[in-house]
Amino acid sequence: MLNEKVESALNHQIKIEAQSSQFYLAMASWAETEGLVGTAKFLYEHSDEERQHMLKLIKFVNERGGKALIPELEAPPEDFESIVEIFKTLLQHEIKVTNHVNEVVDICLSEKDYTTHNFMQWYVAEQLEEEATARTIMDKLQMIGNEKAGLYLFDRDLENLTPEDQPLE
Ligand code: OFO
Repeated sequence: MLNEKVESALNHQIKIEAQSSQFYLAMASWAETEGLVGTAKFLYEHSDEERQHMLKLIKFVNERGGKALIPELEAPPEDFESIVEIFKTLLQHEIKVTNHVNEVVDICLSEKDYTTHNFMQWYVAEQLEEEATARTIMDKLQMIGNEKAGLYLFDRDLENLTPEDQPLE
């Protein structure tokens, strides 16, 4: 049976993952309307992944005798300034998510819930990977600057990258 504090922390994390999925979906849709095919594909996939992260939590909470809560979500932004703004925002968002994951891990330890602690290690590893990918993408974009040809190639590279892959070379 799930302890109340752990259950509430997991339900909060369900909301964070759902919100992330929604946020990246808004980014993907914006990129698509801007003709940024590769960026849109990468972000649609990222959004799908975040939904999977949410589902994994929902199932875990219910399987352990808790009650997963399906949250109301805030509307994400409709417009973004540029690809650079998108990935800068994405990196900042992932850093926040990592902090939330760490809070859940802390609560598991203080409540001596080692099963949930073990389950959460998957999220710890995932965050590490996602932050690394976002940082590598940002480094690339900083090198390219506003150069159109570079941004075109960058967008094409992203088309062949899934959020699960190793960051771009
Ligand atoms: Fe859910 O992996 Fe990032 O946010």
